[in-house]
Amino acid sequence: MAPSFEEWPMKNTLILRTAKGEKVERAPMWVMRQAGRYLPEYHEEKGKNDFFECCRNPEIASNLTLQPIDRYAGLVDAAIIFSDILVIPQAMGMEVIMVDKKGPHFPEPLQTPDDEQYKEVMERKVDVKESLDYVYKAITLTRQKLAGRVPLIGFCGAPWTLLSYMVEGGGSKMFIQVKTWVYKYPEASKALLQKIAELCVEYLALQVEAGAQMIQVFDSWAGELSPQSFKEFSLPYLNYIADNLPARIKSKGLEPVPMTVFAKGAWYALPALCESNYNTIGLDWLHDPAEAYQLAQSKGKVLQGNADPGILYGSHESITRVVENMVAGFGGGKQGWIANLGHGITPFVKPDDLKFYFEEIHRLTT
Ligand code: 1CP
Repeated sequence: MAPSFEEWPMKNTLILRTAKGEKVERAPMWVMRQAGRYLPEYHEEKGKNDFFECCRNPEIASNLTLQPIDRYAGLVDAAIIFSDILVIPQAMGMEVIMVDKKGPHFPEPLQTPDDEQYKEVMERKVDVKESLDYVYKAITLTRQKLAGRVPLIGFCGAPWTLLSYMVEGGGSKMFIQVKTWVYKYPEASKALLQKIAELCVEYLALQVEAGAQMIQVFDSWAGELSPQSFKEFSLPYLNYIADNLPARIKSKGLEPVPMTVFAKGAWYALPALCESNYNTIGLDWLHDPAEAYQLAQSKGKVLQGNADPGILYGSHESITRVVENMVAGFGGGKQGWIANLGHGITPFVKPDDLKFYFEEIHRLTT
């Protein structure tokens, strides 16, 4: 049985209405990685716990999700569940550890399609319901704790970005392994990309069933691909998710939710993404707001973004200038734009400087 949230009617639906293309009273806002290392309360709650232990503990994960909602009450218009994109590779049987101050590490990344490990990964029947049950529990608990304050966003990593981690073994600068895979073993790569895409559909549908009210697909490494290769190794799998998720959600007797795609670095893909079934397209800071907005409006798409997170290290005057440019470019902020950063907020940003960013968006779009 899907949990019911009728007890807690939504008090703030700004982001949901915006994602549907409606005219709104001001631009909704949130930032990627809003629950994270720049917040002192994050370090306090996380304590000495391992990162993935926090993800697996619904009490801790929901508390971390709520931290920015409490701190920026009245300013932030959505929560995003505290988790990680790498829980899918974990569900596929791969070990992933989070190394403090370094990031994710796979002790045994995939080597070649001839290895046993690839065959095992391809043949294993992955049960995302069972293995990621802790995510759904965290989502349901977070919805209860939010009690209608703001909508909750669920997410997953895009197939191309997850394949990159699974073969690189972690973050990468040159992407040697994943380039070897797609250019040397394109068919084996595509088989795995398709398998990941199918798992993403199931995983996102289960998040919606648990209480996620919007979803976002993070293709953080899209910009490592050329326009030609993006069309071959990323776009079909992003589209597979957007083409199949709504029906999967409906088959559970639920209403489809707004879907966002964020293909970082793939500025050339905006026209193609405007033709996709995603409602909202996340932009990084390589886009000029006015140019992107003109295209998106003509295609009935909503945009999300897109200030360089680095501006939060700068002066308030420069933050204001960037917000003014965004507000003007994104049509004034009352339709077709969800304010965010162009990527996740980075460590060492002062929480009050993010507050100022939010306040400026609020001031300039109201
Ligand atoms: O507040 C939120 O946004 C929710 C939580 C969230 C999300 C949406 C986390 C928590 N991770 C993610 C997604 C995620 N994870 C992405 C896509 C978004 C993006 O591009 O930023 C990626 C690429 C990852 C992988 C990952 N996990 C990295 C990147 C490493 C690299 O390769 O450069 C890192 C550092 C993590 C750890 C992580 N995930 C989340 C947090 C708060 C942290 C930091 C953990 C810590 O040090 O305490």
